[in-house]
Amino acid sequence: MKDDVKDRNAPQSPARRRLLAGGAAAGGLLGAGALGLSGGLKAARAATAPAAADSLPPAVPDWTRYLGAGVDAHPYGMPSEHEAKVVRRSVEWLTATRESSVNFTPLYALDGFVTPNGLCFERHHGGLAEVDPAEHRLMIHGLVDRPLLFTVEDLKRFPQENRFYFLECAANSGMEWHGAQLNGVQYTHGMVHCVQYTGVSLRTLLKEVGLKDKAAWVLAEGADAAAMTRSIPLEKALDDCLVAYSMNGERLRPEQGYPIRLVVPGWEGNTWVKWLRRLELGDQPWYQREETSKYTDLLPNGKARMFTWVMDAKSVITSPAPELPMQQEGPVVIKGLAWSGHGAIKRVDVTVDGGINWQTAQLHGPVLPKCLTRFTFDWVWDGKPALLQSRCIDETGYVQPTMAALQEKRGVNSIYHNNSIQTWQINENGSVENVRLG
Ligand SMILES: Nc1nc2c(c(=O)[nH]1)N[C@H]1C(S)=C(S)[C@@H](COP(=O)(O)O)O[C@H]1N2
Ligand SMILES: [Mo]
Repeated sequence: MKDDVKDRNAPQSPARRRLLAGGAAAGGLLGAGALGLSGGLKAARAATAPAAADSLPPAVPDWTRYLGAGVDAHPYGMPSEHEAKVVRRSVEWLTATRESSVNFTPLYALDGFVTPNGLCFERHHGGLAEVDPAEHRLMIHGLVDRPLLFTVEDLKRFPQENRFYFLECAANSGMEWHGAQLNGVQYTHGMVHCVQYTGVSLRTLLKEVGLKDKAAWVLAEGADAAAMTRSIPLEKALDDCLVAYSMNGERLRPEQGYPIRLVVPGWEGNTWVKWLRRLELGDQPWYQREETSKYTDLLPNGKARMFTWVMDAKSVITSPAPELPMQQEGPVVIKGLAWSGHGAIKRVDVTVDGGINWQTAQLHGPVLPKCLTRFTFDWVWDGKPALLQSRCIDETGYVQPTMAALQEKRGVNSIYHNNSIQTWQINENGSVENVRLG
């Protein structure tokens, strides 16, 4: 049979191909055997689906028999049509309008820690602004020595920074405060993305305009219909913020703020103003103008948490997940993501028994500060029900809390900043469910 596989040019009668496919079904397949997996499932599929079997070894599939499309068939390449389900998705009942709404990154389908540009979740308060870069300026004014207007081309002439950061909306996992709500990791955790930004350091631009002594706050304003504004303390602006014009090597996508957006590493997404058109230096914040709520968290004692800018350490298992039920017993790679607005992820632990036993997962570098970190844990599923969780620790020593611990501090009136441990229940039939454990 091996020789038949090699001899691609040998003419095959349909009868001979059927015979070989049958042989494969009976004998198990090379690839599955090499992995130490039972070949039973794949072989059964080959036997019951003759159309697919026509393409399986030792047959020569159609796509090998004919020339493919030439170059330029797809001037801007797209994923395979077989991956068409992997898209951003929204939950229609979640928001009253489509313009002030959100969709979610399909975390279950991704590998590594970089989010492809076309799959980065979108959060708009006034719809997607379609900005013509030739007609766009960044104005920096207020308590500065030289108010200036910058074109996008001007910005590209400043020394360039290239850095990976995650962006998480403060409302990510917000539906889960009261109990398990949304059945999919795309919906429970998909308001996060992570790309490499290219741009100019905000510090460099502020040096260019010169800061007056009293300058203590920066108001950032977007050019969208929401004219989204956020006040950022000068200390953060001078630390690691960027005015970015590229993501993952190409210009920002319109959804992500083309032609320029503010990058505020580790801080909640609403401070990352898109379609950035104005930075005003002042001696105090402009909260009265920030109409789209102040992103506060109402505590049990009636007081509210404010200035909760930094996103605390959080992790989630992205596979298995409700979207990716278990296929068969035996080896399975548990995959997930961890991140912290306070720095780098130090360790991720995984449990398969609801937190009785924890084991250390493998981190896949580079492990960068304020960036998603991919982890995996190699597991052998015995076909019995299981409770999967991940728990991360960041470089400050902070440990991701359980929901019970978080509620003790914050109560149940919060929408924002839910960084608690997520549980996936694996049922005997292989389905995976969002459940609340304590
Ligand atoms: N101009 C402008 N900037 C904005 C917003 C907006 O509606 N308008 N939404 C903010 C919020 S709440 C989040 S979570 C992030 C989302 O960024 P993304 O759409 O690139 O995922 O953008 C922020 N910047
Ligand atoms: Mo957000």
